[in-house]
Amino acid sequence: MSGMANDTLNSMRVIVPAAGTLIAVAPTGAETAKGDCPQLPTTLAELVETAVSCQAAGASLIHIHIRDAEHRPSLDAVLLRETVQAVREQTSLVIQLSTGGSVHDPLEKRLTVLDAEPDSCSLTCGTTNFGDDVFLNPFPFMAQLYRHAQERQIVPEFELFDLGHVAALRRLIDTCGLPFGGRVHVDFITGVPGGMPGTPAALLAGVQALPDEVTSWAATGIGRSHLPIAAAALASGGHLRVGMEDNLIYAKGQPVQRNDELVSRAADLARMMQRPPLTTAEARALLSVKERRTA
Ligand code: KMH
Ligand code: ZN
Repeated sequence: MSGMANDTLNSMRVIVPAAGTLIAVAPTGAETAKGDCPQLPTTLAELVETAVSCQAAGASLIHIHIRDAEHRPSLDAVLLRETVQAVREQTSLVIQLSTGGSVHDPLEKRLTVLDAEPDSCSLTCGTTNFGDDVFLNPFPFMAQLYRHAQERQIVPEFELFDLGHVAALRRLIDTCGLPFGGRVHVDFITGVPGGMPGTPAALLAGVQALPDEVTSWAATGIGRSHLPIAAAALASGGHLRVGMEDNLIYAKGQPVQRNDELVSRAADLARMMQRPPLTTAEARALLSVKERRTA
């Protein structure tokens, strides 16, 4: 091999495969209507049942969006608290609340999500086109949300929808420092119409550009990119996110009936790759989440 090729390879970010796989499940999201997908978990009872079955199938983290009594996306403070408490009582999953909400939620309302005292919160690192809409995340909002999370000892998951979000994460760490616990976990959300494509090439370009402070990364692919991105992430040392927020089709002609189907398949893939699913205790240690459960 030529010296130049060696130099190029040596300058690339070294990807050390993680020993196990953190499997996050995003069971609901804010985009799919219950009327279009009756099996989407939208009530508290459905969400708790989903959380229990997904933990049994190999998930160690749940990314939660809640719905109101009419199954519409909601950021209701009381319901968020009830949801965190119920999932915490019934499972040992790392509980991550979405601060992204729906594209229609105002920024001020999205900040209040942290009042429900989750273990973790999503923190998207920039504005992105989102189909015909815009998912708004101006830098001052990101920094304010990050500082709130630091003060409340909630671990953020930095969500990256585009390569530019990787640069914004660099700026965010320079501006605000490290999260509570010192670990920096990011999740590439690929394949959103308007964001980075759901391809292994785009994913790996993002991984190569991650700041050195990043201690773990995960990836998901929206829709048909769900499986290829999962395979690419597993092969490259990343963790996984699956779930009906991101993908409603299990296979051609086969709609997803339950979130645990997607978690089971991800767990099988992970075991096949000799990177078995992390337990919830291992995931808590990986992310350095604060213990909020009472004995
Ligand atoms: N529903 C999207 C507009 C997050 O949860 O933080 C934003 C989203 C990201 O799902
Ligand atoms: Zn979400």
